[in-house]
Amino acid sequence: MRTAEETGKRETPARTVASRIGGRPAEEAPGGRLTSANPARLEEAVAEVLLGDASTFVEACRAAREAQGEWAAVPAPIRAQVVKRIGRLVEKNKEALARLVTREVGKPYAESLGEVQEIIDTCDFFTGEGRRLYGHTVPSEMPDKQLFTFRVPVGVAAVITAGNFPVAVPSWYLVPAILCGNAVVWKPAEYAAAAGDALAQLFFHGGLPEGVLNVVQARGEATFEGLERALGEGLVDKVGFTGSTEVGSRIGELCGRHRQSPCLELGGKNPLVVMPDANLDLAVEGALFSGFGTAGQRCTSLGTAIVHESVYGEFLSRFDRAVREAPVGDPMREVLYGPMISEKFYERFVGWLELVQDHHTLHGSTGTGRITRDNPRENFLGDPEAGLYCHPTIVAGVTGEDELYRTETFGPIVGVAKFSTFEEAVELANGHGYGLSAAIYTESAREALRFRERVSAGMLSVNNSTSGAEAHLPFGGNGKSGNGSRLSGVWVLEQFTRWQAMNWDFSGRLQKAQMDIPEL
Ligand code: UN1
Repeated sequence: MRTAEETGKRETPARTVASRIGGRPAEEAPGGRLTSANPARLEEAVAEVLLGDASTFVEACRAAREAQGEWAAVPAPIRAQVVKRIGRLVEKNKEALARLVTREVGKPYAESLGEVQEIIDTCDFFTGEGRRLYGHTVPSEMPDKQLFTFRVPVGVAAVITAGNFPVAVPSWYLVPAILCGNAVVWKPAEYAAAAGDALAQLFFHGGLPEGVLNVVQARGEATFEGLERALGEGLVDKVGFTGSTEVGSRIGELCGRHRQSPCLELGGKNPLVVMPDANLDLAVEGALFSGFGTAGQRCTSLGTAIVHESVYGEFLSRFDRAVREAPVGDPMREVLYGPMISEKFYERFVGWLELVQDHHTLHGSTGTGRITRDNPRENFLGDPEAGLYCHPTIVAGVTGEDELYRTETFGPIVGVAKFSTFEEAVELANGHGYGLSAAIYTESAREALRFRERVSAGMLSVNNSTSGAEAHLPFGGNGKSGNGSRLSGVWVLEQFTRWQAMNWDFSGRLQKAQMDIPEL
């Protein structure tokens, strides 16, 4: 291991990160400690994390419950001023926050800048929404009576997020939740604790009252136990979760027992259909970005390219060439992707290779598995052994029978399948049971619209990749990808407000609905 003097660089000391209940960092670590490392330089600690336990989670929910009433009493346009200040602060700290995201989760710096921009866009959108939390006036079936609807906050929202988008995806929950007058308990991913803490601090510096946002740094199981207890004690009114289908299903069951419908944003096996008339260069570019960007560790990553038989060979060879030529490596340089975020994802990737390599031809790189000095990649920037870097892998000849077709990988591995009829393409695009994102490349508006009608994904791209959500468009999936809930834009308001109906009778009589209807 090289020391700071040998490399000539000063090491940035690891910060200590802890849960924040009522704004104050916890001093104890009842759930133990962990080191959040830089995945591109495993020897470098980004943060020492003091972990909370199930009781920490419950305590955070109590603090949120206590703070919520007062926050809800602040007029929405004034709450929006806090959101506006948070957005401006994030903008001011854009580069620093993006650098921290890259250091902690290893995504290329350009992507981290984009991720931080997404928070700013979200704040901008909801600043306006604070002046637009509209209700309705509704005609009554009786005279001298008027009906109204109001949006009211849900109460306390518990939000649990993944580390692949450690700041943007949390902001999709946190910003609308607080704008709508809720208090939040947020549990970031353990391996993205420092980025989560930095974001929370910007919320507090923006003027968010302590207790309206509480951050719990904890492991998954402790969080689950804490959530179970908090739901049992009636301390949580809404759960938001972004993560795996497996954990999301457990959370859904738990919430169901408490008559709650959570907001679940789960995995994907996102297809990209290449029609015979597709612009192949564009399709290859889209497949490269969504298949291998963030090392395939996005819920919107491309799972299987579904290619018409007439262009299959040509697509595969151009895709193979593009992937071979793409630079991989140090995420502070201009690369397609950097290291795997964590060892867990790396091991899962290796497991996939074992499963497919005997039955399929692999393309995309000179080697397979981990990139090392002995198993090198030509277009690699930096020191391959400093982090867990993987060879990009294209698996040709995938069919609907393959495990790789059916299950999310969360790694740099993309299947390519062949189809002959449009019906087959639709069947392959839907048959895995996920329904997050899908793409079709075609010059025909008719085919694109027919595909739109038949695809089960919540989000569809025509002539663009499967990734790339915008902050004001509904984000979410169906089937194994979620429970139909949507984040972003006005659609997320359905998650963080409930409709309250009011009738106002000024007739001076008791007018009974359905019974005192005037006759014509
Ligand atoms: C996720 O991986 O959880 O559209 C979300 C995209 C990103 C969001 C991905 N902006 O790919």
